[in-house]
Amino acid sequence: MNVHAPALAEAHRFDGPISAFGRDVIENLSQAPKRLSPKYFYDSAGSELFEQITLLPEYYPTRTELTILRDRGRAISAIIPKGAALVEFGAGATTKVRLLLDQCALGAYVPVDISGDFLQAQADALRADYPNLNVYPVTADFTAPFDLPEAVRAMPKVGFFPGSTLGNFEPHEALGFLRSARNILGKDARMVIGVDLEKDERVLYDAYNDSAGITARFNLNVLHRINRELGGDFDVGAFVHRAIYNRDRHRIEMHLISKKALTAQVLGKQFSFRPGESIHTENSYKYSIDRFMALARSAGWQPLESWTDAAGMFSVHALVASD
Ligand code: AVJ
Repeated sequence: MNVHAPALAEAHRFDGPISAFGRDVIENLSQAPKRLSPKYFYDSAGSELFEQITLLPEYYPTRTELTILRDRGRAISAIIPKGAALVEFGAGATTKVRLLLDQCALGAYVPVDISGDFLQAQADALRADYPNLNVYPVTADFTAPFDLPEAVRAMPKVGFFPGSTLGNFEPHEALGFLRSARNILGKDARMVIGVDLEKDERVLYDAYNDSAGITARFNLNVLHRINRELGGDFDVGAFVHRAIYNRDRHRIEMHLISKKALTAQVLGKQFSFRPGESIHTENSYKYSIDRFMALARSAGWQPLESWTDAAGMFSVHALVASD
């Protein structure tokens, strides 16, 4: 029990507007079943844990996508017009974009991410390594409309959305995101997007239940973040990580399960948990090539080309905005 909670909650209750994070947490934990948005995993501790996940033997998506971007880099770069502005949605570490930067004559790179500090640090590192590249970082929630920097308005636009982050969206949200990206990028825009594919459930299960327990720490970190930033008093040790594959919905589901009956307060609001009760923290949808292409078409994009690794674990698609 966090002895300071009452004072913190009291202190927090009225000192100005509650953050979007605070509002969303209160709203989502007030729902049945309880849930939290996966976008709140990515404070600096969470972004670091995710970087560790990408290096895990069980977590195949990142290295498989990197293999495709390396092996098919020339073909992928060929769809990117000379002097284009590459707009990366949810730009975490810049490992992947560097593979394109080495093969394209870009006019500018526009990384967009919610964790401003991490973004700025990555942008500075890029400027150091690519002195002729114009880098315009945009701190924004890419799931909502945002403005592109004035400097790139006249350039051809290419969206870049790697890592299968699309998988976090519910099907209707994925459609909404692809439509919104089409509007932000404009007419004749192109998009390069990474999409994780359906596969053997054991492989999927292991990728989200790694033996080192990093994914568990990544999942639990959102409760630590609530305690850190919202004066919460979650007994984090009383929760366990669970990731399962929901075959009917084609998705990995991540949950935090309370081991016992307990209460937790956030910004002065009390939440009670039954033994075994879940907080649903993430969905990671897995697609077939056909199902993804159908989604892209219904969002106003025309599939140009798609590439997979030899084992068909992951896919990268090139799309063009249909008139
Ligand atoms: C960044 C959303 C693509 O769903 O695979 C990794 C996040 N969650 N391990 C994914 C994640 C658990 C990842 N995405």
